[in-house]
Amino acid sequence: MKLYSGDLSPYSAKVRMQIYAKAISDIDIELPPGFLTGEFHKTSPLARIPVLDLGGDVIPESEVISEYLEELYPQTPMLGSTPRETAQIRTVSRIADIYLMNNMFMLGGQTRQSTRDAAVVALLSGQVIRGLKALEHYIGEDGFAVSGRLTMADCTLVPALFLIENVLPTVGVENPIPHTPKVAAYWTAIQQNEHAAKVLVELHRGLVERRELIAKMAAKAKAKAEAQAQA
Ligand SMILES: N[C@@H](CCC(=O)N[C@@H](CS)C(=O)NCC(=O)O)C(=O)O
Repeated sequence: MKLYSGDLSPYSAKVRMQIYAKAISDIDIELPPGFLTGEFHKTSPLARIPVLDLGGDVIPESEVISEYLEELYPQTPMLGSTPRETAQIRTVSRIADIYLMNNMFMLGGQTRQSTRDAAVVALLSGQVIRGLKALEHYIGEDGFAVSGRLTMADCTLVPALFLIENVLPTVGVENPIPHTPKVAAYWTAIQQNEHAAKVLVELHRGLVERRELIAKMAAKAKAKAEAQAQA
């Protein structure tokens, strides 16, 4: 099996963290073929990562992949031992996915100041802050999101909180995590977990690469504009 993934993709990081925590060794983690050229839709019609490739038969959507892996590799369970416990884990994972990660992902398009739409930033960041406030109600106070052990909720929350801390300030919004004390304490604690730490290294590496690429493109555009002005 292959997981098509990228360092900076938070949805991919969520699945990678599950793979690391379960010590699954027969999934190769690779970059998606044709992602940059727009050809990836030939592999997966949604053309988004992560995608799990079972040898030509592909599964898209991080949540669906995670549930599939949970069934396939029941060792180190990352859902609950009762239906109610599983519902609690899925609630936190869903808040992290839909209310945090989704809005943060769309905010990623607002980093350039010259084209930034203040109304879009206010709308999306408002939803993120609303999600964080709701999490204050659900989040565990023992270093894990739910159940006192690593679960799917942590796998979704870690990349979501990484994005909030690192991307929100780049669109002109103060990092709101310190204003939700239980989430803030959780965030400090979970970063010590070995599987969380591993995906955080990958996410940081992806962010550095993305920023270097943007700086390179800006320098190229500036040089071109200067050359045109002199011509
Ligand atoms: N709901 C999807 C979201 C996946 C997604 O948006 N992935 C991003 C990378 S983090 C992507 O592939 N973006 C490419 C695009 O938007 O064309 C999931 O949970 O897997």
